[in-house]
Amino acid sequence: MYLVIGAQNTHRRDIGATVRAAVTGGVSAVQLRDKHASARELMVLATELRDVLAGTGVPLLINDRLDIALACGAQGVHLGQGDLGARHARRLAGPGFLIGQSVHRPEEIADVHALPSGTVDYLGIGPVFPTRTKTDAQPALGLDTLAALRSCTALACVGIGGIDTRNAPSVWATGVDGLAVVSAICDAPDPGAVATTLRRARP
Ligand code: TZP
Ligand code: MG
Repeated sequence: MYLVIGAQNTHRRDIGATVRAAVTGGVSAVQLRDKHASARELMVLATELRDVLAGTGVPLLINDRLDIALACGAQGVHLGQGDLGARHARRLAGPGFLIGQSVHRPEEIADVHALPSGTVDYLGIGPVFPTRTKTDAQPALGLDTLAALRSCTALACVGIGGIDTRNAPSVWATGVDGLAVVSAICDAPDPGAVATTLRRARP
């Protein structure tokens, strides 16, 4: 279970408290994704989340920004198609650092396969369903396309976009290795309980 979170997603609840509750409920990876924060603001948030997650074994990844990820001691970075290429990120970060790559099409998965093995650790695939969280999201892929993309690769795959407790079983059924969510957990009165429900929906 992968929580993606930024300051704009928490509805004035403390971001650290939301992450702590989600981890207690079974979230096993956290991505800081804040499209509005300046580099300095991101660094403050990243440092806070790094401290919240210290000792939990749950890795912190930073969306888009390898520089912030390295500077704050995060465990990884998540790269979109317009971000720094994964090959450069791996060269800068070295081995043992987690690199995620967003993909939406078989050609983008082929691009990842063309890289030296171990360059990318996992693929993020989405939006699976329509989402209001990412304003520039591509059209929803749907479950069949998610399953088809998943079957193109042996890399770990995480579905994202519009996933909630109702549709989570159908997303797990595509064979993905993880579910990534923003609003299902961030909007919930009890983020930990939702994390547990999403995780237990795995067949
Ligand atoms: N990438 C594709 S959809 C999405 C991202 C970052 C947002 C997912 O948010 P939600 O609230 O879980 O639909
Ligand atoms: Mg990006």
